[in-house]
Amino acid sequence: MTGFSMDNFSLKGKVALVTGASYGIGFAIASALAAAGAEIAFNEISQTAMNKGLASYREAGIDAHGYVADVTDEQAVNDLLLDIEKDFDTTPDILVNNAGIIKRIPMLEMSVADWRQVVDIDLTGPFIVSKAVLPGMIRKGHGKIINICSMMSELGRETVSAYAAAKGGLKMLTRNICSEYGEANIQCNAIGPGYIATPQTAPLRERQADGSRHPFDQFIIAKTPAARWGTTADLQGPAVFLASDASNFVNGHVLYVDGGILAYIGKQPA
Ligand code: NAP
Ligand code: GCO
Repeated sequence: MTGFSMDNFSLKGKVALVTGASYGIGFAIASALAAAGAEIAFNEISQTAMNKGLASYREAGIDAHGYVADVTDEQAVNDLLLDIEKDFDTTPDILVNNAGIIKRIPMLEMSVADWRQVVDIDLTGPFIVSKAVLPGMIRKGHGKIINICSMMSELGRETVSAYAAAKGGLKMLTRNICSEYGEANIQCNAIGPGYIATPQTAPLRERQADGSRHPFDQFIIAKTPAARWGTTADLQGPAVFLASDASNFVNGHVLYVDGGILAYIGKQPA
C-alpha cells in the first residue's frame, strides 16, 4: 500500500471558523466539517441570526460556538478571533469565508452605496477575516482557507455587476494568499458553487402566477448538464477535502461545484 489512509480526510483536533453560517451554504459546510471531526465556530451579523444558528447546530447535534461579528468590521473581527482563542484555547486551523450578499440591480440603476456594500461584504470581508486568522495559522505551521467564490468569478450576467466584480476579485485574493503564504504551509483555495437552492437564490426559483417555473429556473436547468439546481449537500464533500490533509498540495485553486455549467454550452431549446 502507498501509505494513504482515509485519516487524511479527518479534521479531528482542528478548529474551523465559518463566516455567515447560521443557514444556507455556510451551515451545510460547517456541518460537514463537524462530521469530519472539526470543532465549529461561526459568526453572524445579529444576535437573533446567531441564536437561530446555534439552535440549528444543536438540533443537528453539533456543539458549535456562535459569535456576533460583521465581517466588514475589522475591530469586531479581531475581537471575534480573541473570543475564539479564549473559548477553544487555540486559533482557527480552518477558515471558510462564506458570508456574502448579492444585489440584483442593472448597473446603470445601481447606486455607489449598493456597489460598495456588496464589494465590502463579499471581497473586503474575506480580506479582513483572512488577515485576522493568518497569524495564528503561521504560528501553528499550517492552515486552510476556503473562499466561497461563484460562477460569477468566471462569468457575468445582467444585474450582478458588483457581485461578479467581488467574486472575481475573491478568486484573485485566493491566488494571492496562496502566493504569499504557501511557504508557511497555508493552503488557500476556493469553492465555486453553481446555482444552489438557498434563500439567496429563492427569488430566481419562485413559481410564476400560472404555476410555471421561473424563467431563470428553466434557464439554469438548461445550462446545467446535471439538469438540476445544486443543493448545499453537494458542497460538503469538496469542503472537507479542501479543509483536510488530503489537499495539502492543492493551493490557489478554485474548485467549481456546478454540475458542469462551466463546461456546457447549454441545451438547445426544444
Ligand atoms: P445566504 O443564504 O444569503 O446566506 C448568507 C449568509 O451570510 C447569511 O447567514 C448572512 O447573515 C451572512 N452575512 C451576510 N452579510 C454578512 C456580514 N456582513 N457579516 C457576517 N455575516 C454576513 O447565502 P448562501 O446562498 O448560503 O451563500 C453563501 C455564500 O455562497 C455567499 O458568499 C454566496 O455569494 C455564495 N454563493 C452562493 C451560491 C448560491 O447559488 N446560493 C452560489 C455561489 C456562491 P444574515 O442572514 O444575518 O444576513
Ligand atoms: C445570480 C445568482 C448567482 C448565484 C451564484 C452562482 O443572481 O446569478 O444569485 O450569482 O448566487 O453566485 O454561482
